Amino acid sequence: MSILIDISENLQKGRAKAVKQLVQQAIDEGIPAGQILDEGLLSGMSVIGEKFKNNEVFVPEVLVAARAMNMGAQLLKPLLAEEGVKSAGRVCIGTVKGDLHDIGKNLVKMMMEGKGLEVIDLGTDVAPETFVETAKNENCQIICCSALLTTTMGVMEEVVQKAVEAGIRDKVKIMVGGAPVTESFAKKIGADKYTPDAASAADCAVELCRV
Ligand code: B1M
Repeated sequence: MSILIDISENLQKGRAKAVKQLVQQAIDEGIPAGQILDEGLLSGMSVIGEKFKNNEVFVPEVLVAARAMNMGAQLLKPLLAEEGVKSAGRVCIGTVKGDLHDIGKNLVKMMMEGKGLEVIDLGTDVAPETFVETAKNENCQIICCSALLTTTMGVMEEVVQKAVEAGIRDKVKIMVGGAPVTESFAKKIGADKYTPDAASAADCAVELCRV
């Protein structure tokens, strides 16, 4: 349907106003909200995600595309609830205690929302207990930790330990990332997955929620 292609293309160009208008038009034309989400918004965001992974677009383009997606998604939210469209999964995300860097974490969040995941954003300077309590109380399938400082990445190990102590380690996956974090560090602390960028984090989270 051409209007869905228009939504996707305008989203990729970060044209938030146009996306909002087109989403409203699609709703008025009677296109189901789930289809507008999948074939318009999410399809556009997934193109941006791939281009970001391949260094064809950069942080500013992703931010404006995500803003456009949010504008359209706001119109769809009540309709999706009515249609009973299920989210792809539920995760919580935050930058670990002592760390105030949130640009990367926000990108990961946006990419995850772009894949249809429900994301609880705990913000920055998040204590290990807060990640674990949130996962427990909100039934999150994944805890996502971001760290940008070599002095704070160790907090991720505490998150893993607290999840074990709380008895939820077998129910929740733990994903880690951020500039100083590596695959071998993730393995060493007992996390489930390390991903180097926001787009692969979102792909990985969707996969983990599927199993
Ligand atoms: Co700070 N800072 N900073 N800083 N800062 C760095 C990280 C640093 C490398 C700069 C440097 O010295 N060259 C250095 C860390 C050195 C180290 O630990 N080895 C540093 C330092 C030292 C500090 C302070 C200590 C400085 C001081 O006060 N003396 C201080 C610490 C404050 C604190 O956190 N307690 C500090 C403060 C700040 C600002 C507040 C000024 C600001 C943050 C603003 C904000 O975030 N709202 C800031 C910034 C902007 C940076 C740099 C310049 C940029 C970071 C960034 O946003 N990158 C950074 C230097 C640099 O990287 N060039 C630096 C862009 C972002 C998109 O990338 O966050 O890596 P990134 O996210 C990527 C991936 O890593 C991945 O996906 C994202 C996109 O694909 N990813 C994940 C991130 N989280 C993930 C989670 C996942 C998966 C992937 O799964 C869950």
